Amino acid sequence: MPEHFDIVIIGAGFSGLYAVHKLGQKHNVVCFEAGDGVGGTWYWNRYPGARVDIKSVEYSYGFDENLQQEWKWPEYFSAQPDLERYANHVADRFDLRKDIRLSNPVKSLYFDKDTNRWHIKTAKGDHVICQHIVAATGALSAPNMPNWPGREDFKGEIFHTTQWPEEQPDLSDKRVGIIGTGSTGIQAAPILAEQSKNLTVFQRTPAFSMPSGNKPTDEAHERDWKDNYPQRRKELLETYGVSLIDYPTKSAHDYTPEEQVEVLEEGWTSKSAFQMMVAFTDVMTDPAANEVVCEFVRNKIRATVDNPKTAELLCPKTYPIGAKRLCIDNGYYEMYNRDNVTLVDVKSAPITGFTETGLKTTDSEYDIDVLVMATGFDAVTGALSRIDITGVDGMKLSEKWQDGPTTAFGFMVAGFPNFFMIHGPLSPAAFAQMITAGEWQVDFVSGIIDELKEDGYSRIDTTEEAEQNWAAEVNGAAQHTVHHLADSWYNGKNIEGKKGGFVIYVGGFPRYCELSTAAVQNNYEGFIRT
Ligand code: N01
Repeated sequence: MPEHFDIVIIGAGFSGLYAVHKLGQKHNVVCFEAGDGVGGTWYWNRYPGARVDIKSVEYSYGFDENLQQEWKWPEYFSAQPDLERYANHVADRFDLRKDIRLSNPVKSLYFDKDTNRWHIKTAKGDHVICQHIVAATGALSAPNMPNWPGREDFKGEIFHTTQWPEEQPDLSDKRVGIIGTGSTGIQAAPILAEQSKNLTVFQRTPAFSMPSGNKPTDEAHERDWKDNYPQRRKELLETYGVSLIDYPTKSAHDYTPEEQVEVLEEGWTSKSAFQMMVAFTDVMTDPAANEVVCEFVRNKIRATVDNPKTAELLCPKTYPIGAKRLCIDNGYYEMYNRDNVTLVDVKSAPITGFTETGLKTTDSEYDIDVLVMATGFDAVTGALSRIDITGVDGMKLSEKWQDGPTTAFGFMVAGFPNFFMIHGPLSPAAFAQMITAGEWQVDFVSGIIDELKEDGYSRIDTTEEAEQNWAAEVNGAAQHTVHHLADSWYNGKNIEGKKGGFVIYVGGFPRYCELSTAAVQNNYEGFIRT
């Protein structure tokens, strides 16, 4: 017999946990989670060096003043174990576990339009009927595993960074290879280099990375935040990326070349991955201003890496800085001065497959005992497209989105009533600090669900016209930026054959809140309540 709930929440990551807390206060909720623990991103990503690149005082919950006063972050930028510990603490402290079913991924969702109810089936065979779905499935949760031939012949071990063993493997006598030089690869590589016999880094596209400047939390930093938390949380939501970095007032062209370098030197040690993108007002909109920042970072790489050929290979030259996600590192470029590290360019000679003893490229073979796949994610739409979702009149979400996702304000899809996404496609997602932005979105959806009931309705849907209007806003915001000049998970071009354009709203979180709130307040403009 199916069980009945008001709301099913998918995913017990940071947004899902907060959704369980918030919605569970008024409704009968259940949360299904694929992992055997809570924390989402910070449960799965336990590779060596996994660490957040936003200050933890910001990248944490603000919904409970006692929690933020009592919790102590040991470092400025928390490592994965501390973030996972925090997620577990929150689950216990707010008694959330009773509503969470672990190791139980959702397999299918089906909307019955006669009863206005969703039917959910899970891997463990649960069948639940509910009125609303809140999908907190994560923008970066579906791993990308390139499908090279010969994998079954390879005698070594392969770990995707999201599937790293809980007990760290002993790599001391191992030849380790790592594929991928995005945020993950750049964090993992320096530690793997220290732990292994030797490390081969397979690089397709070099990334721009800046030093994290991580350090133990000092009393003054903690006190400053704890004394001002309510005000700071409010200020966070008023900034473009929900992060209190220094936003510029001047264009790159307002400075002499010497002054530009001074400004950039300050940004380089600012301890925020985003600071270089906002060093000047026009970094993300004017290619000439952007190039000033690119060359500054390239010169940092050249000054750090001893071997000039390696340094040049590490210098990104084919896309603007910030067009792909900026990385933050702890000794990444310095690592290339070690004797046991080799950089291999797989852009000019791509990987073609596995051998029994390692990998082959179009011009060579490499012996490897342990291969680390830091190859990223089928981002933003990947997690939902791996669930069989059927809306009204048998419409499949995967079919509707086959040429790219369509949403209204990133949180609803026409034809899928009472289905709400947190950090969904075409929302600011990773362009905003995701814990605080996620809390805002959960509160927003919670308000919509409450009003639906108060106003005597049982179903809310959006329209294709609202989706088109939102697409115009999303594309309008993106077209003024340099983002389209790079292939990345922002536009799905990191996955072979994936269609669709830019899947993130880059108009800034305040504008996102303003527009979505205005639609709701304007008698649910773009939505149909019945
Ligand atoms: O994934 P990525 P990620 N052959 O897609 C390469 C967040 N994050 O896991 O650039 C060879 O950035 C691919 O090459 P290319 C953050 O938002 C945050 O590193 O596509 N190479 C690229 O180098 C981040 O942006 C933190 O040419 C292949 C790499 O694999 C997001 O997660 C830490 C390949 C993938 O890079 C994703 O980061 C970690 C192939 N067939 C992650 N396929 C922090 O908070 C892929 N690659 C610090």
